[in-house]
Amino acid sequence: MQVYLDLLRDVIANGEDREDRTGVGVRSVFGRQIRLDLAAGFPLLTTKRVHFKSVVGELLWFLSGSTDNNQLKGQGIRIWDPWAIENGQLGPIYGAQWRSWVCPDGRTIDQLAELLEAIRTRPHSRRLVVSAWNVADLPDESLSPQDNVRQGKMALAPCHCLFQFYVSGGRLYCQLYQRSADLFIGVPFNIASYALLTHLIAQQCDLKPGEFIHTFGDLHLYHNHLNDGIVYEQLQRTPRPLPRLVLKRRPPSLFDYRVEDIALEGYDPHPTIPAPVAV
Ligand code: THF
Repeated sequence: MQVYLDLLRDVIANGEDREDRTGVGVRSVFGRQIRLDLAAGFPLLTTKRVHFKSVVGELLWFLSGSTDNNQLKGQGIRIWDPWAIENGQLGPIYGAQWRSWVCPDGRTIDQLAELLEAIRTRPHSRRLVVSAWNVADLPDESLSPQDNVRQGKMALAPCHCLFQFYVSGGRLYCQLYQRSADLFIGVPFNIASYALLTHLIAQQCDLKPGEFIHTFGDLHLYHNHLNDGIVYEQLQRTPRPLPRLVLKRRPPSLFDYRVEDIALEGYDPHPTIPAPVAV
């Protein structure tokens, strides 16, 4: 995960300081890419502890098609709290777009079910793509997340908005396009989440995990994370060996995984670094 520390240095050295939607302010660069070989270990950051249980809970929640924050809160996961309305709804975010994209005629499309079918039957297809970027459901940038949800829109425009798979030599490759990336808080979560998704889909399709390629649009460090000194603290830490992911069971489908099926071995990170999230 040296590549992660290199990204931190890149944004610090080359970023432009500017205002953003949240009002916190960021240092930002545009257009970067990292490649992580999933055979080299599970890419969970070791230079600070990342709460893997939240990563697993959030991904299984997306896969279930839910956009109800109460289901996450019930598992003690509070990462979506700032964007939800009183009853827990978040509007048609990831779970809705992945599992039930609504067509003009009212039909819904399960992009993930279709993806698995395509990987199994047409592994060389160039359309192994899932998109959360449903233009009709995007929020109005001048309204609060909550006001957008009340109007039937997404609480937040998808940050990790499109991903594509590729099959070669019995391995499953995944590339994500992330239009907006909070490098200190979000990116370690996002890397772990898509690496896990690639492992799960590979297991379901009798493939080995290949590489995860992470492509960034606006890649930024929030000014409060820079001013707190926590970014520099992390840069002083030496990366440790990566953990290994263990899938304890092969459920009948991608939609039947449970938290207990997914475990990490050998995760020995530096201590956690608490940081506020910009809303
Ligand atoms: N908005 C911003 N500003 N940053 C993000 O990373 C982000 N997301 C999702 C949507 N909007 C975002 C929300 N995901 C945490 C982690 C992921 C989040 C939001 C918050 C967080 O606070 N992480 C803490 C610990 C959390 C825990 O204990 O579970 C951390 O220190 O990493 C990214 O897609």
